[in-house]
Amino acid sequence: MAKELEEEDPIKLAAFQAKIDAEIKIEPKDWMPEKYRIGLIRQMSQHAHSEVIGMQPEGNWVSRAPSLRAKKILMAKIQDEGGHGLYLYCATETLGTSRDEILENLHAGKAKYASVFNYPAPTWADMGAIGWLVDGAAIVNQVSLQKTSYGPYSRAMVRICKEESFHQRQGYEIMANMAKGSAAQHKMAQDALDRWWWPSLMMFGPHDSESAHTSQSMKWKIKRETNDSLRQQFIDKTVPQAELIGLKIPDDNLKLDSETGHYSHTDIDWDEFWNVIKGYGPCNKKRLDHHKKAHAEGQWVREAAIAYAKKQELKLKTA
Ligand code: BYC
Repeated sequence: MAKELEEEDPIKLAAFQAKIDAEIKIEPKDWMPEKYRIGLIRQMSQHAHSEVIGMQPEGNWVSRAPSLRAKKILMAKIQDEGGHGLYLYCATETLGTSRDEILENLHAGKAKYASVFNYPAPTWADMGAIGWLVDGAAIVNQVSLQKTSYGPYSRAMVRICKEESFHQRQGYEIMANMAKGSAAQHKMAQDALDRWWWPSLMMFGPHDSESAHTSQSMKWKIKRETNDSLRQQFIDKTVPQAELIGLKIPDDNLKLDSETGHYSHTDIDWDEFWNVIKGYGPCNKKRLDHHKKAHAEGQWVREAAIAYAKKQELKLKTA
């Protein structure tokens, strides 16, 4: 259990908060409250799991991409997601946890991953919608996380953001091409937008008033913006993108307020959100089972890598 904040040394706690307020990054060996460490492990490991589980819906389409160009781009994108997972797992390990423990928590259902990856991707247009909307939503969130207070997380985010903008464009290109293609292709693109719009908005998490972690995470600058504020930024930038390619966002209540510059919209179906994060979404079981299977099948690779590293170490010692 994480130490209660009242149990932490008040002098150390005040110095820690002063560092945060002065925008000084917290580094692995610096003193930090136990709740900060545990909170970061939770968010960062969940972020890493999202990257890795998020490879599954797209991986399903590599063998059926409509051209060699599309296949190469999709493969590069999926490879990037795997890399993002690795940067984030490494950054999480700097907080004194191990890769094994992080993965055990995922497999035991103790650690979450982004709810959006529990939806199916039945058509090629879904590859467009994932890149455009899911990566688009992820960028809005991750740009703000570049300024998170924990050094290794912040630096991982800077690197990840550079790659995410290519991902978003890859998806938007697919959607734009399908939207201006045949009537059947246009319909397929619209159908994918209809299915991915709401899950993408859910990616930002519950309303601020319902968010368990936002208040403390904002104080410690783990999070730099709230769930609702990031969601609004995403909506405001995505609605005109849909209009530009002739697609309709599936929300009849979308309305631009000329004074605030923000779109008002229908509220999310929060029952659906909580249901998915509790494990009852359309693909939760499939995604987790696949991860467990791949992990078990990779055991020999991990053992071989460790044996090779030990051999190299021995060679260096005896040289
Ligand atoms: N899905 O207090 P709250 C990508 C949970 S992948 C599932 O607001 P917080 C990509 C939350 O964990 C990029 N669970 O939480 C990859 C908490 O439960 P616990 C993914 C969610 O942490 C491949 C509870 O609800 N990006 O780009 O302050 C292909 C209460 O929530 C979700 C990140 O992971 C959700 N959507 O705020 C394509 C960003 N939302 O943990 C693309 C990093 C909430 O107490 N994470 N929950 O059991 C964050 O920024 C924050 O963790 C969140 C939630 C905004 C997601």
